[in-house]
Amino acid sequence: MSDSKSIILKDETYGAHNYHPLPVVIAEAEGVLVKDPEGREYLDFLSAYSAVNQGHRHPKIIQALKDQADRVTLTSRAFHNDVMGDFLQELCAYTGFEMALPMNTGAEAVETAIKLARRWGVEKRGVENGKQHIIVCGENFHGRTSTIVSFSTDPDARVNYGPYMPGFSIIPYNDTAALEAEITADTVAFLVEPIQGEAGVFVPDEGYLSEVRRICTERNILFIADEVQTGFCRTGMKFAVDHENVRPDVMTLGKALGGGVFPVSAVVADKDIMGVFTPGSHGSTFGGNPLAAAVGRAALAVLDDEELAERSSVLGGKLRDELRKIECPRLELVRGKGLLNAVVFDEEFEAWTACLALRDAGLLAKQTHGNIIRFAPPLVITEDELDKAIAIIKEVFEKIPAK
Ligand code: IF1
Repeated sequence: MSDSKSIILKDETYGAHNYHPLPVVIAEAEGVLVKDPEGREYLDFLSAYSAVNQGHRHPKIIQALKDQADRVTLTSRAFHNDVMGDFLQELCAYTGFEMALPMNTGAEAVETAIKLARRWGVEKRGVENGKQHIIVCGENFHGRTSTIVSFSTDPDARVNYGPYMPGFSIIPYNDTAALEAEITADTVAFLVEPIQGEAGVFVPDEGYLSEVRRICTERNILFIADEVQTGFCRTGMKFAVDHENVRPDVMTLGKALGGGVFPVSAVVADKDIMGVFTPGSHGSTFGGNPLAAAVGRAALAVLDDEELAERSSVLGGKLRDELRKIECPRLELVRGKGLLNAVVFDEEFEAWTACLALRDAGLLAKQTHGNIIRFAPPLVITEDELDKAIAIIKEVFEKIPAK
């Protein structure tokens, strides 16, 4: 087995430099704990950007993967398989929607939702094809395909990737007056994260989602909630929209739907909307494959069996309370919902250095934008592990000198 240094060198030599990872190598993982090749242990406070809500290598999910691997793994959708139907039935029951379209990555789910809204606009609302208009928010993150980065406001994510996909306009997040003003006769949907993850865990005002729901109903445009990162108990309820008891028209799902072991994503909606997809109108080689379906079923079961929404809510509240007690002159704000949290330092602060210090103290986290660090551990974290993490963060942050 190689050592961390040689592994990092190999990654840098042969891998495209589309990431700048923290200099740490993970060789083993279980639950909240990860281990590097030298045997050093760390608490994982990123959870692969909320794709590991059930903890690393959850035994039930791994067993489902192994059992299915011994039966059949890939059939394509040219034929039926004996797992997808059960998975989609359980996903519909879990989300409260009538139908689901299985894909693989979050970006594919978002692309599916965009195509769904565009086609619905023409066939159900009479919008002229080519005029369909979708509204999104500034500071959004919905994936990295050419269409999705066309409406990104992050220069790094979109520079020199033109020509950009038309048909989108950008309004400020958390501003329903801007939404109302932006809607035209050709608007078919509003695509929004119920909590903006990459923007630094930006939680909108209480009532924002309810007002979005009212406006979209009144103007007959699809309310698409992107729950790829906030879904599956991450924010203390099944979905972030549940905090306001709001039901979108479409939800995009991913990350933790794959239980941290396999790419599984989906779009859910009711029949009158999902019905615009007809045979041959959309698809994917791996979408709905038996391995993904078996893992997806186990991933959903663990959420309920282990009451992860409740854990996320209670432990997330404790984490924020404790973070707010830390004496650190550069730390300005602690925000989040459930176990999706972020600490915001002053603008000039280099969060990267703090992440290096956290790593050396045994906790892995990553900054989003220069001065914000996201803290999002697996939802299976125990109170003891949380207390240990809080002690590490306190010890590191209290050493940060004033400006
Ligand atoms: C990276 C963060 C970024 C997402 C929402 C769709 C997708 C994502 C709300 C696409 C993916 C990941 C992508 C990953 C880092 C992470 C991320 F917000 F979670 F922190 F980038 F902004 N909708 N988010 O958050 O899902 O295609 O990746 O499965 O690209 O670096 P995907």
